Amino acid sequence: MNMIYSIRMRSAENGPHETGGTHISGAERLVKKDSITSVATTLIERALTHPKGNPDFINLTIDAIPSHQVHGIPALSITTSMPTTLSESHRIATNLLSNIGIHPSAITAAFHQLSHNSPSCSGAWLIHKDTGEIYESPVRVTRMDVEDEESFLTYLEQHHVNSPHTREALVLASKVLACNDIIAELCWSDDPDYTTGYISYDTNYHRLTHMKHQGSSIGGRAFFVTSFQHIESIITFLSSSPVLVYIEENQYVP
Ligand code: WAQ
Ligand code: MG
Repeated sequence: MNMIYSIRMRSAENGPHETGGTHISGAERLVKKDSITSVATTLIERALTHPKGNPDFINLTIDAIPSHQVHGIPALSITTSMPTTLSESHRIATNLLSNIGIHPSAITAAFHQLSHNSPSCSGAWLIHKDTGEIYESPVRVTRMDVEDEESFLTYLEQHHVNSPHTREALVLASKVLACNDIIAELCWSDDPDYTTGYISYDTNYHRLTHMKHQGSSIGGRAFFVTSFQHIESIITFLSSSPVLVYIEENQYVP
């Protein structure tokens, strides 16, 4: 059978995440067999040279998935706003979330949760869009990658956002919104030097330059869900359904 390989890395300092270690970095790739060794090396190097710290725990997991289980999904459209202050960024983000029908209590819950996120948290919080209720445990999204490296990079370059942060976040955000029960995401990085975050909704990936203060290592992700009724299938989709993200012809800048 034709196989594709999921490679996942997560690293932490002061012990594993499970025992309260501080999350340093994580990454997910989905590659052909002949790329496993080089991608694994790249991910380990990345863990060892991350600006957040020196991991004493690195977990690398590789597993084979039959290619026929992999689904292609289109990339979201990129927009960038460049507010100069954190409060202006949060105001724009709040408006975007509110415009698509997310209750103010859910928006407040998301900002509060991310601003106080635990340094050991390597997953996303699921928040009910009408009540602001937060599901008990965070979910890590895995098993995703770009379908074609070259066209993805061309797309990012056309939008002047060719950075590893955007590449990975756009893949993750595109997969997350492919889940029927999720209508939006709020995210900013835990990397102290990276203040740009985003809101994604419908087919949009809307970047905002000042989602947190420079130097802060608190970041996180919140996914707004329409109901907790199908929580098991939401979690299964996010954590184990393999997805490759492609660029549609009409998404390129003419
Ligand atoms: N699944 C769920 N949550 C995750 C995952 C994942 N695979 N990876 C990270 N998180 C959570 C976790 O709490 C991290 O602390 C937090 O998100 C931030 O992760 O310029 O770099 O990898 O286009 O630091 C946005 C890019 C960058 C905006 C986001 O996130 C742009 C970023 P980081
Ligand atoms: Mg990070």
